[in-house]
Amino acid sequence: MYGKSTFFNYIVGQKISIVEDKPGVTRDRVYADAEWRTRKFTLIDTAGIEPKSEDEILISMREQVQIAIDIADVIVFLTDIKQGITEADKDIALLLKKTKKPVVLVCNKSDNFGKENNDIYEFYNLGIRGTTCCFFC
Ligand SMILES: Nc1nc2c(ncn2[C@@H]2O[C@H](COP(=O)(O)OP(=O)(O)OP(=O)(O)O)[C@@H](O)[C@H]2O)c(=O)[nH]1
Ligand SMILES: [Mg+2]
Repeated sequence: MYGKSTFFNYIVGQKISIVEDKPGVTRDRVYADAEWRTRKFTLIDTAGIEPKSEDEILISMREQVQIAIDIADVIVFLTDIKQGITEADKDIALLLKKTKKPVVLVCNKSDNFGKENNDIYEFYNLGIRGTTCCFFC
């Protein structure tokens, strides 16, 4: 629950995807046409992934995400500065780099910056070139 659906709804300009303060809310892919600075594109909201989990539901969520990865031209990888880099983030960064597609790393919830002991610069260690900070609360 890094704020993927919140980001999706913000870009699309409508409350299409369900946002809740608990993990595992988005399970399928949610599509919407969007426009940003005169550019039209389709945005896909996905579940979060736990690359190493053997749990059946998490495996099927991962398969849904893989479909989105396969058809995407650009991947937006959301992380959470409140939480810091997780083991899953490191695994996902490796997985996304293997796709050879452009990846934009978003360090989300940056409204928390300075409030706690969060180190935003650690996210550069994920080795994604397009790194940006933002918040969508
Ligand atoms: N402080 C803060 N909270 C945020 C921000 N973006 C989202 N949230 C909150 O984070 C929680 C989870 O947001 P979602 O958009 O549902 O997260 P998600 O990544 O889609 O979660 P899953 O679908 O469960 O994987 C909600 O309570 C949001 O209001 C942000 O930029 N800052
Ligand atoms: Mg979601």
